[in-house]
Amino acid sequence: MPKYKVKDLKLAEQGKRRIDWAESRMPVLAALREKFKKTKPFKGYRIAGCLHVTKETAVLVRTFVDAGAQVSWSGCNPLSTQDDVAAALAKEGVSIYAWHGMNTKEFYWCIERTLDFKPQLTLDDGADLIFTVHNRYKNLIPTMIGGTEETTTGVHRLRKMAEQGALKYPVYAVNDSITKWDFDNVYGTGQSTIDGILRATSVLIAGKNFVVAGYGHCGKGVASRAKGLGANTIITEVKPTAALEATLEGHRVMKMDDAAKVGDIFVTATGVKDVIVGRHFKFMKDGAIVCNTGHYDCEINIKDLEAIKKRKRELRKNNEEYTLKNGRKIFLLAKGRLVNLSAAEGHPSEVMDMSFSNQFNAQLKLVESHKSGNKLPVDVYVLPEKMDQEIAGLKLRTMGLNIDKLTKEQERYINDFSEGT
Ligand code: ARJ
Repeated sequence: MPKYKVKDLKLAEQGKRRIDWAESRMPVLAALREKFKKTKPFKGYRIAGCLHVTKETAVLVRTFVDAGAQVSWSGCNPLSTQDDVAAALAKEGVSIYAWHGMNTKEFYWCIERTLDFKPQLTLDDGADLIFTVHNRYKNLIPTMIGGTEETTTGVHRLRKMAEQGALKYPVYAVNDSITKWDFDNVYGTGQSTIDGILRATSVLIAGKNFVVAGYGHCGKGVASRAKGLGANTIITEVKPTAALEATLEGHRVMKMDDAAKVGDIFVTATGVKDVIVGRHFKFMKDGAIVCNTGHYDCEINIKDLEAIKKRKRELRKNNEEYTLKNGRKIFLLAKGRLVNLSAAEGHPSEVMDMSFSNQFNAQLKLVESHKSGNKLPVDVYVLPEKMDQEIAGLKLRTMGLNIDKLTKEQERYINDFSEGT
């Protein structure tokens, strides 16, 4: 049995059932698995992954294993690991290092263990693994074929690295595929963030002033779902076009300084640090609920909150009551870590089906380029749109939906610039 470190192997049976449930909702990934289990294109290739250990991720891992890969895995957030899933993967023979509630030192220890088997491919969510390779495991770079990155924040980091010449091997920005960010980031984050808030609080959303910081793909999804549940939605932004879009979508737009005074529930979805800081906490109403759904826990400045608290206690799981020196109470969910994966189970399987099919395809492209001997120049790549359309087409078919096809005449028409009035 390969090496692993998980919380409790006895949870494996429960984890297996949970993974089997996710698998039954992920038909696109199942089709890829069926297609590649005979040809085993990943035979002889080693992938290190650093991505939330959830039931959906486990289905992705099973797909890689069936396609011939050797896999070593760690979680990409100290609070998102589902311990039963980690146990099930260990039992299935995956080298996995992940448990819920680890500290930062343990987090990096786990990443390093996944590098022990000298991977040729990395798979990231947030870029901590690839960053570790670039910083402290440079010896692995010469034999590295490439990497893939799941999320907006990670892609942002990698593009900055590429701009500054610091990136040393090619990566695919899986996040930037249409079938990832127009679905996972919008509908996935929309539903799972509300799910996390409800599991941690069970409050009524209807009638609440619901503040979403950031109107990117994720913020858009959260605001639209909160509105659908009857909340009065408020958006804070720094980008004029995004703020304008939010206004025309029917949300109120204001500065965080003003939103802080009226909000009942706050969700940060910006990818930027210090979105809610000390003075905002002081402005907030008694009973305000504050949480984050961005990748890192820097959006809410918890140090500031700690500095003005009189006392705190955990009222429910993932729900801490801070009593401030001004007497008001503020409720912080999941310690400011992504509430959807810490307090709930992350995005629904149906959405991750597409995100992870892109992950699989991107890793496959890297392996194919290696086999063909055409070394990809170091850069940040996006998968071709043709692959998006294939994934979306397959998804539609598995949903029992049919769409039209352009006729020959229509194709001729859209390719003919001379035809007008
Ligand atoms: C694994 C998940 C899940 C889930 O694709 C999403 C993304 O971009 C992330 C930022 O860290 C989280 C990731 N994600 C959301 N839900 N990964 N399993 N169920």
